Amino acid sequence: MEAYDLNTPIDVELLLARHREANGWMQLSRAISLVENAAPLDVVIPQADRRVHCVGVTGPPGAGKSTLIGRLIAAYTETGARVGVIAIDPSSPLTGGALLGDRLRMEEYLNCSGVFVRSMANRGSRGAIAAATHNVARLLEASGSFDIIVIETVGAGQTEVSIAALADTVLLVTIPGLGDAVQTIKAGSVEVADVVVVNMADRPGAAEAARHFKLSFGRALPVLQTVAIDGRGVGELKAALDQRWEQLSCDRALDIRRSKAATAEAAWIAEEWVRACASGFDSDASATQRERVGSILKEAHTTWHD
Ligand SMILES: Nc1nc2c(ncn2[C@@H]2O[C@H](COP(=O)(O)OP(=O)(O)OP(=O)(O)O)[C@@H](O)[C@H]2O)c(=O)[nH]1
Ligand SMILES: [Mg+2]
Repeated sequence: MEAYDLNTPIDVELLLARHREANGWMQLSRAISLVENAAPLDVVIPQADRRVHCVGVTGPPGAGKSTLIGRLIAAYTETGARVGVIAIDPSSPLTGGALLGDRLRMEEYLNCSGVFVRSMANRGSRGAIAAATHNVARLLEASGSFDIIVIETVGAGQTEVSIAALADTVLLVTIPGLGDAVQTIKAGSVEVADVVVVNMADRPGAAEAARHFKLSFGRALPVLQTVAIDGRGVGELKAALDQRWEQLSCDRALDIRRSKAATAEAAWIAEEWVRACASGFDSDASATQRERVGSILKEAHTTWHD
């Protein structure tokens, strides 16, 4: 196996060309590793010939996200669609239990052609995770090997905010008995949701939870019920996702969404940069706040290389 030098710029076009020539996922996997480990802002992913729906799946731990993604993989591959999945590991070490769990549940689909599942460690700052995941998602799109891309992430803390910047559609997976929808609204995932699923609808309270969600939104939002373990409601979910993609694909809706998302991501990176500059800053006790802000911004600007 040839060695790559991470200090030399990555030729993504070349990596993708190798992937297209090769039969199977190995070259794509290697390309992802390189992109994932490189400084995210130094990586330039070529424009895809055809844009692919990128669905971000978020929700509380154990809500059934992986099981549901497994069902969606089956539903999409049945129609001949090729599916790429990125699972963002919530617990950092790559061999973590959560990840292994994800792998096992998705395992049965891994051998079919047209399905590619890849996990990424959730390390670094929010901006860094978002930027690296963004690059990998765009790489999958540019590879031309997929018709849909799914990113699974646990909606805890900051990650679920990032998912809105990564995905064209945010699918919020929740379950009955979480108290009520307010809990999830407080958790912050609801503002970014484009489609909501109340999974584990085989448990009591699913219809009520779905009603709560419908009422809680000030906007029209599909709220569906699924039972991921037996596949109930998955056909409807697929239809809702496809309808959403159709809507995004007409006019400039997708361009606008992606451009806003990229701007949000850039803002986090800029914020992190400014914070890093500020942490090494030693200002005069008599300085005014205006002077401090000005100095920090000046420092951030002079140390930033375009
Ligand atoms: N009763 C019931 N159990 C389900 C359903 N969907 C998933 N489960 C079970 O719930 C457990 C958690 O499912 P996962 O798919 O791993 O959930 P997850 O959201 O991916 O979990 P994390 O990735 O750890 O956050 C598993 O034991 C599933 O078999 C459902 O619709 N009904
Ligand atoms: Mg999971």
